[in-house]
Amino acid sequence: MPKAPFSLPKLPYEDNALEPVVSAKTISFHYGKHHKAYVDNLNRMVVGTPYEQMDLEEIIKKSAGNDKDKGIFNNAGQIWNHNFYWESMSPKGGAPAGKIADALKSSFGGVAEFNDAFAKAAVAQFGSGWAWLVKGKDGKLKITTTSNADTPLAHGETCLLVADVWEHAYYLDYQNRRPDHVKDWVEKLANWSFAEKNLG
Ligand code: MN3
Repeated sequence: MPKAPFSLPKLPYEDNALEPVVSAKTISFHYGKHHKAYVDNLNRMVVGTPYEQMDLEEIIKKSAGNDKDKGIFNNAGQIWNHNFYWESMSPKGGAPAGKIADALKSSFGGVAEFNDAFAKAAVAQFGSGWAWLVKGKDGKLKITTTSNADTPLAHGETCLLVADVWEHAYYLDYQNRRPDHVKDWVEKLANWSFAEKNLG
C-alpha cells in the first residue's frame, strides 16, 4: 500500500460512462474537487507526524476514535471510502451472478430483497454518510451505514460495496431525491464482480 503523498486513483471508466445515474458533471465535481480536496488535505496534515510513515489503512485504524487526530481520520477515511466507491460502480453493473448472487440469496433472501433493503438503509442514513454491504466479523453479509467519514474498515469489518449518500454524490442529477438515486444506483451501477472479489 502506498504512503504519503497520496494521489487520486485513476477512475476505472470514462467520466460519462455511468450516465444517467451519475453524470460526467457530477464526476467532475465529486472526483475532481471533493475527492481531490481530501487527498490534498491529508497530504498537508500528515507532514511531520507519525502518520507520514503509514499507509492509508493504517492511518484510518490508528486515528479512529482519537479526538486529537479527528481531522486526519476524516480526510483519510474519505479518501479510502471514495477510492472504494469508484470501484463499487460499473457501467455493466447491477446484475449479480454466481458466488455473490448465492451469498445475497442466503443472507437477504434474494437480489431484489437485497436491493430493497440496501436502498432503504441508504435513505434512512440521516445526513451525510455511506451505505455499505459488508462481511461482518462472524462471516455473514450485512448492510450497514456510516456517518460522515466513518468506515467499516475502522470497525473490523470487510467492505464489499459502498454507495456514497452525501448530497454531493447525487444532487446535480437527482436534487433531493435520494430514494430514486439509490434505487437506480443499486439496480444499475452496483459492481458485483468487485463485491465478489472482496468476498475473498
Ligand atoms: Mn463523496
